Amino acid sequence: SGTFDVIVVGLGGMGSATCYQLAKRGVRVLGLEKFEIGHAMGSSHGLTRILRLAYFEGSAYVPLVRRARDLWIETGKAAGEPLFFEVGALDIGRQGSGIVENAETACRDHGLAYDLLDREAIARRFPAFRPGADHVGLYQPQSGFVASERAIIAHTALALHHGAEIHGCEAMLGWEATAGGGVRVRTDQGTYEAGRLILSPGAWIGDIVPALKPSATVIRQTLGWFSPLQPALFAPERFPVFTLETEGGHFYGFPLWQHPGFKLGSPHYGNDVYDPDTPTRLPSPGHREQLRACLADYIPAANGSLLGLKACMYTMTPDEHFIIDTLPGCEQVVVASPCSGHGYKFASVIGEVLADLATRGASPFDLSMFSLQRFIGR
Ligand code: PYC
Repeated sequence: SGTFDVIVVGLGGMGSATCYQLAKRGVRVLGLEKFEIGHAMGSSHGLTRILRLAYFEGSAYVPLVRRARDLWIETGKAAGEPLFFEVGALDIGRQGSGIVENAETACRDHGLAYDLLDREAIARRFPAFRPGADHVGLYQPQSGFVASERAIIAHTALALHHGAEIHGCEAMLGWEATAGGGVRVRTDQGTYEAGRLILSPGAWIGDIVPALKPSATVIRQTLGWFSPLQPALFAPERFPVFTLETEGGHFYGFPLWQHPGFKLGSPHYGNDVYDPDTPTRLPSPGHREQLRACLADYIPAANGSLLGLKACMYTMTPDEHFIIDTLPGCEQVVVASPCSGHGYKFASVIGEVLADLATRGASPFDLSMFSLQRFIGR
């Protein structure tokens, strides 16, 4: 039991970054995580996550992703290990689908470097790909990937270093507003009070904020690692992170890094609705074959034996944008989930945004796109 300035519930990508940003400012912060720190039950495991600047989901994300990239670099230095790897990002879309056009709009709006590649240019520059007849691409050189598992450990270590109190394996049972305008949090280990509460529980948001349950759909995704037939083609010096839109779905992948396997993600935004309380994380039925078909058709140089499969979760909102907002009627509580399957890259900056909201009541970023009002009203 104890009293803090801020309690953060859920120490995945966003929560661990928030604890660091708060502790660094001298704020008395308690971070609570129901699993172990760096667990593989949520949405951040499997070594890496893409960081794309040419944001086809909306040009408005670019200032945030730029700041996120700076913070990953800065935090990597503070942690003594790089967390961001600038390998470039290639978005391959089907002609007319809007992916490449929207990525180009983001680049133009924000003065980002980019190269447009036709089918032949994709294959020439990145010979691991065998693009389809209707494929075009956009390459953005300052993009890359974040070491997502290491980053949670690094943020937690830095938070501890700056005086945060971090409790793993401690589940929140409930919270209530106190008469003094703060919060009281009850866990399976004790009761704590704080001036503010930040909720970043990822896929469990619907349990903690029941009004969000209808708007937060948890889906299961599968990550596969395949033994590459030509490993040299997938080295980080010559192979980028990529998203690849095909008739069979929108896949994504990474260069080889800290694993002998080529990592390929199952189609973005499948429809495998999932219960996050399922005790295991077995891959989605059918994803293994979908990953294999994508390799056979578009990345044959990676189509070797299967080395591993992991499942993780996306927590989707109906418009696929994030939620970052104070809770209506309870302004001392900030909700920062879900991130609709494209949030991890922003964890570093969302940590900063949440620390700003908790300490100053405002962020320099325009958060209107992430309002709770979209789903639960004021
Ligand atoms: O945002 O690039 C992304 C991404 C790929 C898979 C999930 N999110």
